[in-house]
This record gives sequence, C-alpha cells and structure tokens, in this order.
Amino acid sequence: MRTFYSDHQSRHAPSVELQNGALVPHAESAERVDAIKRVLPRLEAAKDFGLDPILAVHDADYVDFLRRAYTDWASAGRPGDAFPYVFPIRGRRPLNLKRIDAELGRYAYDCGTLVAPGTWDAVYWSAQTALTGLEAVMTSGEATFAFCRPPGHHAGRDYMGGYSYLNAAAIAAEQALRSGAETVAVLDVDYHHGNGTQDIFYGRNDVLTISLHADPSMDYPFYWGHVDETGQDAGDGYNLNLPMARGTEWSAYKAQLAAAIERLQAFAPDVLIVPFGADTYIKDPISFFAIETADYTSMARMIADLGLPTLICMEGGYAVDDLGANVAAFLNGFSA
Ligand code: OKP
Ligand code: ZN
Repeated sequence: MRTFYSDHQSRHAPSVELQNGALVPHAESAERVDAIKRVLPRLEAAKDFGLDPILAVHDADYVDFLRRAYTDWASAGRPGDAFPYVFPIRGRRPLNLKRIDAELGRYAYDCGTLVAPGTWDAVYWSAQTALTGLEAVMTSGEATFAFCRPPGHHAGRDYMGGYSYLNAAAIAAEQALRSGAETVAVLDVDYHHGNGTQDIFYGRNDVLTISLHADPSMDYPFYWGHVDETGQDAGDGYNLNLPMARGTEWSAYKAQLAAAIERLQAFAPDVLIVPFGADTYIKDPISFFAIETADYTSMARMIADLGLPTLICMEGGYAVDDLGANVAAFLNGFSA
C-alpha cells in the first residue's frame, strides 16, 4: 500500500491541554509520529495542492484566523500556545472582534485545541497529505494511507476542536467530487464522533457520512453523534451515527460495522474515505472501548471487502507504545 506524510506535520506540538478541569500534557503528542513512522518504511512525501481545496471546505475567515492565531496571541503578550477560553453563548449577536482572545472563542468549541507555533504549517500539510493520497486513489483505485496529523474529523467549516483544525478527510472528500467522483462516503472509525465531518456534509446527499463511536451522552464531543442526527434537507438520510457503550469489544463493534457496511453497499459510492483512529484500542489512555490489536485487521478486511477505491486518513490513537502495531494491523487488512 502507498503511504504518504509530510515532515511539516511534526511541527505541531502543543504543550498542555485542559482535560476534565486539569491542565495535562497534550495527549496528541508529536511522539505519535515516530510510533507510526516506525511501521511505515516507505512513506512518500506529500505534494502541494495549494489552498484552493482547503477553501472548498473551510471558510476563508477561519483559515485566515488559523494562519495568524499564534502570532496574534504572542503579540498580545500571552504566554505559551494560543488557548481558547471564552466562548460566545448561543443567541449572542455575531461580533467580528479583532482581539485574539475573542477570536479564539469564536472559532473554537473546546479548550483542548491550542494553536502552537507550528500548528498552521502542520495542518496545512496534513491536508496536503490527504489530497496526495486521494490523487493516488483516484488514479490507481488502490487503497492508500494518508498519515494525517493532527486529527481533523472534529473540525467544521469554521471551527476547531478535539485537536482538529482542518478536516483533512472532508477536504479529500470534496476534492474527490471535484476530480470526477459523483458520490463519496466517509466511514469514521475513530473512537470519537466525527462531528466536523457530519456538520460539513449534513445538508448533502452526494456525501454519505457514517460514524461509529462512543455514545456521546457519555463521551466527548457530547453535543453531536446521537442516533437521531440523520441529516437535513437534501442530506436527510445521508448521515448515520452508530454510537456504542463504553467497554465495547470487537464482537459488538463488528455488528455495528456490519450495519455501516450494509448502508455503504446500498449507497455504492465512487470513493470511500476512512478516518481511522486507533483510540478504540483497549489500552487507549483517553478512550474506553476494548478493541485489540488483531481486531484491527478484521475491521479493515470488512471495509476492504467492499472493493471500493479507499483513502484511509489517520485520526486519533494515544496509546503510543502500541500505536505502530495497531496502525500496521489495520493497514494489513487491506493488503491481505
Ligand atoms: C480527538 B480524536 C476527555 C477530553 C477529550 C478531546 C478528545 C479529542 C479526540 N476527557 N478531549 O477524535 O481522537
Ligand atoms: Zn478520537
């Protein structure tokens, strides 16, 4: 399988995050990169497709904010990484405030998504990695791995959150449509609900979004990912959420994945995009499913058996010691 990455993506290294009320070391660490690189000996460098495909998904004012957020924060004399901490509550009139503290709250929905010195560079190249992988899928029809980092599936058109800034998988999905696909499906198998992707395509029937994830009444991101979120307008019926209880093991996960596969077969997309998180792993430090390393191969085989041109985009996975083995197990399911 061809695999893509850009070294710029290691430059994003936020120091801390606010988690459950405490400042803790940032779980989405740059050490994840080395863990995954170790199992991908033939990584190819991403090509540069420029800003256009990014602006096809994200609003220009949000992209502009991301590019300058860290320098604006530093110029305001703030210490460390740009840290969102005050948010406009629902019903507040929209205000185009220029103060960086206010802007951070306008474009973020949580306090765990900091803008560090290398963040823009990393997220720009994470998107390019997805676009380069997508190009390989479109020309060869072969399953391809885009080693995107940081994650992207929590980012919406104009917001960041959940360690996500630009939604690389959504950018690739939109690019697939622009390069000849008539329909695309996104099958999100990260532990957390792919709320950004859901929001971006919620009103559309040319992109089917499916997410398997922890029940959001118990787990992050809480406010999205419930079963009754099925899409709206033309997109009604084109979003499928399959939440599962904490402690879910492969046998139960597999049944939900089978339901997702059935919906995918009915939709029969030209291209499939799979945001893959290894945070469903039993030893993940911030997540609570019980998937084991060998299960990732079974999971991937079920997806590979669809026989669709498939782009896999890396999302979460925080058990750094076993991350490489889990990624390798998943990718093996496509080659075997
Ligand atoms: C990103 B990805 C829970 C705090 C959760 C955010 C998690 C973002 C996960 N106590 N913090 O989907 O892996
Ligand atoms: Zn996750």
